[in-house]
Amino acid sequence: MKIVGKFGIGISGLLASLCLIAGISSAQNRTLPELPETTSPVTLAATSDRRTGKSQFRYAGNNIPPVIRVQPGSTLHVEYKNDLAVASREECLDLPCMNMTNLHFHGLHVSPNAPQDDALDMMAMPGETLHYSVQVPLQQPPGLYWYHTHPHGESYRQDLDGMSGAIVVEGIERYVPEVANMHERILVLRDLVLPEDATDKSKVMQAVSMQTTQCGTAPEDPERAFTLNGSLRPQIDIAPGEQQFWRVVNASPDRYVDLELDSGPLEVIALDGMPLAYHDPSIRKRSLEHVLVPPAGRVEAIVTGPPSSSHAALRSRCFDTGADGDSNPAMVLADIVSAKASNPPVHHALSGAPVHEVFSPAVLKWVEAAEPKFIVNFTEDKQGFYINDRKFQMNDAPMVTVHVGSLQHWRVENPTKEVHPFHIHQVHFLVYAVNGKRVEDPVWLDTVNVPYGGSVDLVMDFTDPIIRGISLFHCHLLNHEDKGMMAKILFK
Ligand SMILES: [Cu+2]
Repeated sequence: MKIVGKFGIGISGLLASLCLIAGISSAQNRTLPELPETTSPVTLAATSDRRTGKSQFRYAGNNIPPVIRVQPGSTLHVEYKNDLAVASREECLDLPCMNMTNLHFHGLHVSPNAPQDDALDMMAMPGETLHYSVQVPLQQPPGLYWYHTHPHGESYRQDLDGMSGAIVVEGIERYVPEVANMHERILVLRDLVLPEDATDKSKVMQAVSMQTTQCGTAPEDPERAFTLNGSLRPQIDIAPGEQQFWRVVNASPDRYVDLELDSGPLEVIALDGMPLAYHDPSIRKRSLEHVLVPPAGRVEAIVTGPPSSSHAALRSRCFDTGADGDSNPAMVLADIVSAKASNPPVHHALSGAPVHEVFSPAVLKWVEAAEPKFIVNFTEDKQGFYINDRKFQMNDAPMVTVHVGSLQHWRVENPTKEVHPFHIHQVHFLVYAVNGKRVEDPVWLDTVNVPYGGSVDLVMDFTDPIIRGISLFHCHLLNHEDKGMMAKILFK
C-alpha cells in the first residue's frame, strides 16, 4: 500500500533527483565509488542539507556515511549528534518531520538497553547528542551488518534520505579463508526517487535499462532506481577469471533487490551477516543464480570476472510485491568491466579458530514440530498497519515475553495483498518453511520476506544470555513500521 505525502516526492527529492540526472551521462561511465572506512570511536552527525532540506549523515567533513569495521569482542563507541534543522522542510506521515533521530545496529547480537542497541529510549532531538557504547560479543557472527536511524514515525524519511551505513564484523576469513586474498567490495544499495517530470524520469529509467512492462501484480508505475555507493549504474572492474568478494547491503527503506550477475552464479558465503558455516561447518558456500535481498537484507558472495569479450551486468530482477505492493521492476545496478587484476588491499586476517553454534538436528526438529509459540499477523487498512490488530505506540507494553535461553517456533502470517519483510532486533532465526512448505535449504536470517497471502515458519534463537530487556520486531518496509507495523518484545 502506497503512502504519498501531500507533495509527492517533495521539492527536496525533486532537486536531488535533478542533480543526479544532470550527472547521468558522466555517471554511467563512472567507476564504483569506494566508501570511507573507520573503526571505533566514530563521530557522526545528522544534518539537514541547506539546499534540499534532506537529512543526511555528516562524517569527517563529508556527507558519505563510513563503513564501520569492528572486531568481535570489542566495543564500538559512536558519538551521534543531531544537527538536523529544528524546522524540517521534509514530511513524515504527512506532517513536517520532528527531526528526532537515533541509531539501530541492525543484526548485531548486542544488548537492547542503553547505551547499546536501544531504539526506544535513546532519542535525540535537534541539538542533542547520543553516546553509544556497543559491546560486540566475541561470538558475533563475522559478516556484513549495517546501521540506520530508527525514530518511530520518521524512519522511512531518514532511511530514504540515505541515513545508513555498512558495518563489517571482522573475521569472515575464519570460515572461508580464500576471501582474505580477494579484492573486497562493500556495495551499499540506496534509492534514487524518480523525478516527476516525464522526460527526466525516462532518462533515469533508460540509464538503468529499467523494465518498462508491468513487473508482477503491482500495477503502479516505477518510482525509484537503485544507486550503488551513491552512483547510478557505475562500473565495477574485475579481471577475467579474477575472484572478488562482494558484500552487499540493501539499505532501501522499501524496495527489494533480486540480485543477479548475468555472467555466472553468486557463490554465497553469508546472509544477513551470518556465515553459512556458522551453524553448519559442512556448508561453506552455496552457488545461487540469484538471491532475494529484502530491504535491510545482506548477501556476501564470491564472484568471478567474465571473459573480456563479454558484456556483463549486476542486475536486480523483477520482484512481484503483490497487487497492493510497490513497483519493483528489473534494472541494471552496475556494469562489469574487464580490467587488469587488481592488487587486493591488504586486510589483516583474524587469527584463531572460527566460532560455531551448532544446534542438534533433533532439537531443531522438535521445536519445528511443536505448535507455534507465537504468531505474528501482519494486517493493514486505510488507517494504518498492524501486528496482531495492534498499531504500535511508543508507550506500549511488550506484546510478547520470551524466556532467555529458549529456541521458539514462531510463525509470521501475511494475509495482505503485498509482501512484508519481518525483522527482529538482535536476533537471527532459522527460516525452515515458507507458505507451510518446508524449504530445501533452511537459512539463518535477521530479515525475511513474508509472501503476500502466505507465511513463514521460524526457529527463533533466544539463547543468547546477553540479550535481555525490551526490544522490537517489525515490518522492514519502513513506512509500514512508521505507520504502526511494529511491536515490543521482552527478553526475560
Ligand atoms: Cu510491511
